Amino acid sequence: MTGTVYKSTGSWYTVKTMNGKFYECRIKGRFRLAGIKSTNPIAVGDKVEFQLETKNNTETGVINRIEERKNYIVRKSVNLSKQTHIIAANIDQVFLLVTIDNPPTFTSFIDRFLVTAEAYAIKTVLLFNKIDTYSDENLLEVKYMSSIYRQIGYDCIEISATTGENIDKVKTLMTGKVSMFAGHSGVGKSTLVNAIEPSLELKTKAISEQHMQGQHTTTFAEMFDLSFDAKIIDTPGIKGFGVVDMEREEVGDYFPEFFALKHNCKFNNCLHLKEPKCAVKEALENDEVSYSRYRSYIQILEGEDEHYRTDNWDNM
Ligand SMILES: Nc1nc2c(ncn2[C@@H]2O[C@H](COP(=O)(O)OP(=O)(O)OP(=O)(O)O)[C@@H](O)[C@H]2O)c(=O)[nH]1
Ligand SMILES: [Mg+2]
Ligand SMILES: [Zn+2]
Repeated sequence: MTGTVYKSTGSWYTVKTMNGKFYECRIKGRFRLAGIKSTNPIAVGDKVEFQLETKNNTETGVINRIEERKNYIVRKSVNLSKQTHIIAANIDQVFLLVTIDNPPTFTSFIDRFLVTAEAYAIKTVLLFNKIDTYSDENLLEVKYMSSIYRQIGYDCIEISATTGENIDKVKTLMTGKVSMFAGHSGVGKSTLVNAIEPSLELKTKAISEQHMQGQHTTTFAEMFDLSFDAKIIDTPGIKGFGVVDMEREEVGDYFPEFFALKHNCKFNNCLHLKEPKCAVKEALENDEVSYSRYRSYIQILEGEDEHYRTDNWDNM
């Protein structure tokens, strides 16, 4: 039988077949995919082949093959283990939820995420959530950040998952596609899924309650079929986002605004650091490239990690 992985809880995978039936499946023995060393060999969104087994009157499946992935989004853990986790596979687009505060989302996090998405050619839309709660100053910050990201080609939408503002715009973009919601814990990913499809009643929690329990609310990535021809993958909050290893020369190519200027640099292998006649540095001096983007670029190039904080992905 064949199906798509809708949920993975570590050792068990919930697989949905073409005729709409769900099976709990597992992998037998070691199962390695060529190319990627990750802690989870199979991720939500993977298309798999499995065989049914009956034990103690329950039917479960054993996965014996994964179809080649169209794409996947992978994150390197920022703790000492430096393991990689595949967050999801075979997705059409990611919505990265950003909040100015409660919790704050910094541009270094956004940029790391975008570099990874660019490297795997996955379209990302930025959703600035919780606009119903913002002071004028916070709203100015949202406008400023959106202008930076819009200018370099990313769609930015201001939304409120609780008042429903601009949710219709998100739904329009989601139609006919497999989307994933990503972002820090508490930015409102599950609240947004509920706003779009209230019948799902996903668990959500105020950040103050989370802190008391020291736990994030969503603990496993899970895919849902929505009532308007769309699929959504809700994911656990990501704290530090480590960019997977890539060549130093490659990093700049995943900053679209740098890539567009690269052919004007004197050296074709320019790293946009101290080289003479660098078009990126010139643009930076003329305020045509944002300083925060350039700073993120340097941080990634220097292999600096964001501060180490654990999240649910570290337990998988
Ligand atoms: N005022 C306001 N609160 C919101 C909004 N979106 C989410 N929240 C609140 O933010 C808190 C966290 O929301 P969740 O949906 O649980 O956040 P999450 O991103 O799913 O978090 P994890 O599952 O831990 O990754 C909840 O108390 C929500 O009610 C919004 O647009 N406005
Ligand atoms: Mg959640
Ligand atoms: Zn250059």
